[in-house]
Amino acid sequence: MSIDDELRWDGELTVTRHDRETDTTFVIRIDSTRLGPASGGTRAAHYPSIGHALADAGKLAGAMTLKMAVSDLPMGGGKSVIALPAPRNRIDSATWTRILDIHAENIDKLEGNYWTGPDVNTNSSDMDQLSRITKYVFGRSVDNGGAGSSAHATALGVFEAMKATARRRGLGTLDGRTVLVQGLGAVGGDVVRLAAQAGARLLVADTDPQRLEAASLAGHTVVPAGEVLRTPCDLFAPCAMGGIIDSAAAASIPTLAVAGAANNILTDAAAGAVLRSRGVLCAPDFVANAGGAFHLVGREVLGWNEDDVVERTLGIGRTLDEVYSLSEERGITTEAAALLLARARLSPASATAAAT
Ligand code: NAD
Ligand code: PPY
Repeated sequence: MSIDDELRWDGELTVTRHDRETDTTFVIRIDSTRLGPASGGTRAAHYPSIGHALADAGKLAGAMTLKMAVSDLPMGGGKSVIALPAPRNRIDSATWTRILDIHAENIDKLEGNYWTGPDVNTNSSDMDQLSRITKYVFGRSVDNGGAGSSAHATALGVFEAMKATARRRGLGTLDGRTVLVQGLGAVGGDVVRLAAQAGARLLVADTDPQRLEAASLAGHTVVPAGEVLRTPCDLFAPCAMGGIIDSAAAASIPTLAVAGAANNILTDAAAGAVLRSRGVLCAPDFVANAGGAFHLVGREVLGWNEDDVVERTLGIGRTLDEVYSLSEERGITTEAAALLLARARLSPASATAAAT
């Protein structure tokens, strides 16, 4: 993962900056502004190298382009990565404020070509802090005039994706089915609650012992984090980090279906092909997790109310049905089918059609 390789990238723009005082590197990647200003959240994490941070930002920005296109939202795709000098929980609050202020300056210099929002390790109060310096921020707290957290809408959409995927895979409803949720954070915690209400038997995994204890007290079965890919279930819902299923995992994961919130669940197209060859039906993540984008862009750009957000988010099941039908007709992976739908909207021909 050399920096040279990572800078040979097809996206529109890479912005980087280093702050010597906090030993933090800032990356903003704009993948595409074809459908509107680029948008996507700010992720803060400790990366092994700047090359890894660039790679993550590039893949996440690309996923945002596809998410906006397939969801028919008038935005492009981008993402920010803040490569921290240590894990987020070891950064003190004064350092964190300085880091956010520098990130906000960088965003502001892009003059609206990139709009950020919350992602892993950033939340609405961080968006409030960014908004002191730049206006190009979605997901500020409600008290501060923003749309607040997108996690609930994301979870609702993922739940729709789980139901649509189980149905198409011949599992019927989630009632009585075994669902394994990896990651019990803002989205995964809500997914667990919705799936349990629908009658599913929940297996849960997290690296945070407090979250596991709460889930266990709620009656769910805890699976060790390292055993997730070896634990039999009807449906696997990755709601922690991406890159969880590579070709080797795809060849052995004991599940019938995959639908979760994490961005870039599959490491590459080959992993999707292996899943398909085994009859494991996989919901493309940039379709399944679009509820958060409906919430942020819908509320803050398009003037939607909460009911509009819910209505569009519930439509994720129908979009997935379209993806699954196309995948069956063409004999291609579900990821490839979703890419076809997204790229049809991104093609210049679709702009001509829209204008006539
Ligand atoms: P979060 O940080 O609130 O939760 C993530 C959870 O995963 C935490 O509880 C963490 O302890 C756990 N975790 C981390 N590594 C793990 C591992 N190896 N095994 C098991 N658990 C692990 O994040 P979130 O907002 O719930 O988002 C979850 C995922 O969904 C992320 O990949 C995010 O990019 C994606 N996503 C979120 C939104 C949103 O609206 N929040 C929208 C689209 C996509
Ligand atoms: C994501 O959906 O992955 C995000 O990063 C959240 C988001 C969605 C739309 C605009 C900004 C952030």
